[in-house]
Amino acid sequence: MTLSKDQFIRDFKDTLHEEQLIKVSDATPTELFAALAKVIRKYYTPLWLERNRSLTANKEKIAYYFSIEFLPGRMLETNLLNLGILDVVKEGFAELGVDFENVKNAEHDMALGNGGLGRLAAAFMDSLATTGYPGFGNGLRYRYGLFKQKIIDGYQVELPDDWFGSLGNVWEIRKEHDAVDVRLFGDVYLEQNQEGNLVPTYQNSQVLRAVPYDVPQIGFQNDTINNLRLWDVEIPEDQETLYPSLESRRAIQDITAILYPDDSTLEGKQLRLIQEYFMTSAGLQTIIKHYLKQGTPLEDIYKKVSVHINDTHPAVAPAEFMRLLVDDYGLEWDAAWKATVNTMSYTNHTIMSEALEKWDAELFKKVLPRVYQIILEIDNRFVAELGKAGYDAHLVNNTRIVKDDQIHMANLAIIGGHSVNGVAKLHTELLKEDTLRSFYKLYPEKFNNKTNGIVPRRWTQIAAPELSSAIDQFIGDDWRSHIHSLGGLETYLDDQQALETFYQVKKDAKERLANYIKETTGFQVSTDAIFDVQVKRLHAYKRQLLNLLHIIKLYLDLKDNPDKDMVPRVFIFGAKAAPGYHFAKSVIKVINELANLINNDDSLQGKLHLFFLENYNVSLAELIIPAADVSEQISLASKEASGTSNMKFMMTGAITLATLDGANIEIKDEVGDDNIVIFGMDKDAVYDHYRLNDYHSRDLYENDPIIHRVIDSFVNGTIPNIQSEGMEIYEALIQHNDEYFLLEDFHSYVKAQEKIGRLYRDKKKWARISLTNIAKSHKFTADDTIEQYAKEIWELKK
Ligand code: 26Q
Repeated sequence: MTLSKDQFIRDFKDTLHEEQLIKVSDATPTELFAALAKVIRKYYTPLWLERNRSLTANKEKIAYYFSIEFLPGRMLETNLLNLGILDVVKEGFAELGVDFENVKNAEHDMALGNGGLGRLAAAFMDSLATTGYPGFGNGLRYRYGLFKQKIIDGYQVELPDDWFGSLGNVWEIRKEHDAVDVRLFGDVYLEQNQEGNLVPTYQNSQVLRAVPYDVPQIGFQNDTINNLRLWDVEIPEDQETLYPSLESRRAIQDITAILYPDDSTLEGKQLRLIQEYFMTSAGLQTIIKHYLKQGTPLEDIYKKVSVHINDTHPAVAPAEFMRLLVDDYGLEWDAAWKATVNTMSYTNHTIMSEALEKWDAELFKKVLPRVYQIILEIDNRFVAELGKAGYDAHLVNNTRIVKDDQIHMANLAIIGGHSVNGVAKLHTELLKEDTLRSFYKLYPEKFNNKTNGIVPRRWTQIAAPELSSAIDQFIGDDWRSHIHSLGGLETYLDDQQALETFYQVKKDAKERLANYIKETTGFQVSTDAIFDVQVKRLHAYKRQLLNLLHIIKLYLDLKDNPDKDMVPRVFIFGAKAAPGYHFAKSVIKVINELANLINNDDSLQGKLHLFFLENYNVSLAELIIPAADVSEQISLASKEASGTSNMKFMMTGAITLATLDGANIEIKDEVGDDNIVIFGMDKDAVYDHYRLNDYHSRDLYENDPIIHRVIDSFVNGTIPNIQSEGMEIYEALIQHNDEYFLLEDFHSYVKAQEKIGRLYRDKKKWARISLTNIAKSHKFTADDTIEQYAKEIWELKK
């Protein structure tokens, strides 16, 4: 859209004066933010209305992305950038004497996600709007987002994330008229109706109202706005008397109260099942209603609708869709099944089979009695069909949905859909040959890869403004709207001036982070040091502990030899641990205690610093990632499905220190061996160990003095205040045979780190590698990933 600075200033002042009765000079950042958001809403509302009108009028096919998590972070700056008015607003604010940064920081992160999976869903929303495809999100409107992390005495403490604050969500619109009912619990009987069909009758069930709130997803400077629809729960008016006490009402509100902060272990909780069903049923009901307005037959719905199942959390979708089509709309089973399979598609985000969701059949039957019957029917027909086709019992048992009194949600998603994809090449290969091998035999045509991507605009133009200006200076600003133009930077790989400019840009970002570290921890660090960063959820397979083993080694080396010649290093961690994940929390404690020890030891002469920055979230990522020299992507090969921060680091010029895992492999393929530092076992070596059962961490510990010394420091008092945590780690590594092969990869990691040190000393070389990474990073734009989903899975038109 076009907007002049003067017009903006008038609109902004009017809103602030007339609607909020405040003068600019008196307003707090929160009040300024509220006024700005109102102004922006007025600007985009006509576009949003027009988009909804034209999609309906043209009867276009729409993809619905069902996800229990969406993690957009802050929306203000993206919305302004995408509307094309960011600069005008900044100039207007400058004239009004308002600090844009302060206003921006007044917005709470929208953190309705745990990590990679939720952030990917948010990225896809942005890219769907940006590429112009009709793609809508469907999720839950949690009252509290992912917990806020405080570090107290080195321990993680979780506080509620009250993201509504005093303003609520300024971007959402309540759509009362689209509310639907969702039924839970009770008994169900099948009775014949007049036409002789069996229809269910319900007794004693609970009926809840699902009310949608739509959040606009604004495309990048293309006047396209899609919806992210988030459902909230309410008590239907005619049922109010059933909930006389505050307590009984609160029990209902609990359904959308919190996002489960658990990406490690399966929470076998009824509430989680209700959450999953609630958003899935509500979403599917409105989709069918909307479709029927077109006046085309329901059995053809798949021609106008795609439903994407993001991980197994909404995987009840095929069964619920069948229930709606057959019970509520009277379709024949076979026609309904064809429509269902053609509508549904599923993405898997983890190869660890223990992480695939399973529900206790008893619980499922209690909460969703009719859906349970339908699942049994789907399962029976599936088993019968395989039997008829002559498949062996082993394969049937590996793929059926209901077995051992458990409902296997991934199996339902695969059988009930036409597409299964992994999120990076290696991950998809492993799904085919390992985790989902039996399904691959059965349905090879359903399997495909879609390597993850990131929103380039957020990680450059928003998070790295200095970098963005520097890019403009050399290749012009076309890359801002056509990210593949970034490849033009390759022309400058041997241009001394360009290398120096980009080196300086990185230093400026490091300076900003150094200031933040100073403010939050009190320690001053030098921007001449290597900023070595590992930020991601805390999980054993991601091996933050391997990083720590190396830091301990450096510390011990420096204590032995304080004059050791080394490039100063600043190690930075950011990570939330699932509240119930004891081991992960112990690692956080140890990092913090080691940080205390190291940062306060003057004998280290400033050569080593270590920080754990609390409450890692999208906004903190925007500060940290552009300031990184080294991107730590050190998961045990085969375990990290893709990773996406690896792509963000690359795009802002960090050098990747990585195992051959997930998308790291594809990053290596882009930049070449000389522009990435790879170490450790590859997935074949890891699988060999599994097959031969020949790994013995204790042997390494006992025969390798360096490893021995590093490990002992967890239990011999070297690091203070970690008695139980140190012992826990020691036991995991030695008694329990080091599940993630840290000790096996240790020396290779240390060598890789030494290589990083050598490279960094050669400033020119480092700058060249860094620029190569930036230049090649456009490969990982989520816009292209979405193009592939849209063409190959959803069959959408623009
Ligand atoms: C399950 C049951 C109960 C409660 C919570 C959960 C739960 C919550 C979150 C299970 C899994 C998750 C999140 C998984 C996740 O973030 N996976 C990551 O997905 C990214 C996007 O594809 C990949 O890049 C990462 O490699 C993968 O780890």
